Amino acid sequence: ARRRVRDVHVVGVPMDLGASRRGVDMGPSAMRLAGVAERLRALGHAVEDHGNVRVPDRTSLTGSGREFLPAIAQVCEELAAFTASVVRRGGTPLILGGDHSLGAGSVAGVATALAERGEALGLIWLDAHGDLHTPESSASGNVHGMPVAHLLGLGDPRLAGLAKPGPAVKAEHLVFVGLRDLDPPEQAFIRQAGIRAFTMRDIDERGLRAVMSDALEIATRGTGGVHVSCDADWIDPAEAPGVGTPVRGGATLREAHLAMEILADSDAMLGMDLVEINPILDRRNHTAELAVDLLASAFGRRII
Ligand code: B3U
Ligand code: MN
Ligand code: MN
Repeated sequence: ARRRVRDVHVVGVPMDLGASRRGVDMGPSAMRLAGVAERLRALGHAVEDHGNVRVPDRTSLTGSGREFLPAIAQVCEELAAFTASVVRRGGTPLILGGDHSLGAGSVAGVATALAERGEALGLIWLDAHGDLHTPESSASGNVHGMPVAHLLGLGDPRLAGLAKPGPAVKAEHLVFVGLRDLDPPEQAFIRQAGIRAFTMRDIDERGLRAVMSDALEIATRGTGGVHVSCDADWIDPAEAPGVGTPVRGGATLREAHLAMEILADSDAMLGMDLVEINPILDRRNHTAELAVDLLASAFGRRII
């Protein structure tokens, strides 16, 4: 497939309010230092870096966990306005995180812009985790474990109500890839709501290409395109140690690249999040450099 030249609009979300471990607020800087805009420009894309969304510093707030939800919702509202305006103009939003709670905003904005043209949004969620909690079901209270539930219209209306008209995504257009760490309420929800999910076992047994083809089929059927929300922890910590919540047994480097290459070939991607890079746990910015390599693959890098 030939590579489509895109107008890529980059924005950083230096936020770690959704996580208990500090540090993913430095992810946008780490990916910029790894040369994200330059790499995508070298592929022929027009790239504009809009800087960062305003995020309150954690030390200026009181509380923890779910008490940060109102502040996170404000960040997500601004982010949703950004992604909606980019998609309306025919551009591709690329969100550098930041903890994954930002997905409640980035995806809501893309969904809003698509809804204006009468189209539904497909969502591919690459993650070790399901991020399917509501504030009530979550044991940790961490909002980065909640964005998908809110995109489906559940949970707190300040997060769930960001897509106009909501919900941002229907369960039938959502698919997970890379799961290996779910809490019991998330397992129950996946079964009861019939959510499509490919675990690491599926990747092991069937191979990444088959899984990714199915994921694309699910997210493109009946939709106007796909948002890809990539939590760096879907990759194995041996390759990507600098992530918010490392979980053993993730995708290999080659599987991660192939997934991105398959997404690029599909030409179905409307926007992308690359989140949960934690420079505090990294070695010499290795994980951010890997993230930028993967973005190059997702945006059509060719070897020959
Ligand atoms: N499900 C757990 C763990 C978790 C979810 N997302 C991340 N960690 N990054 C929770 O706290 O909700
Ligand atoms: Mn996540
Ligand atoms: Mn995760």
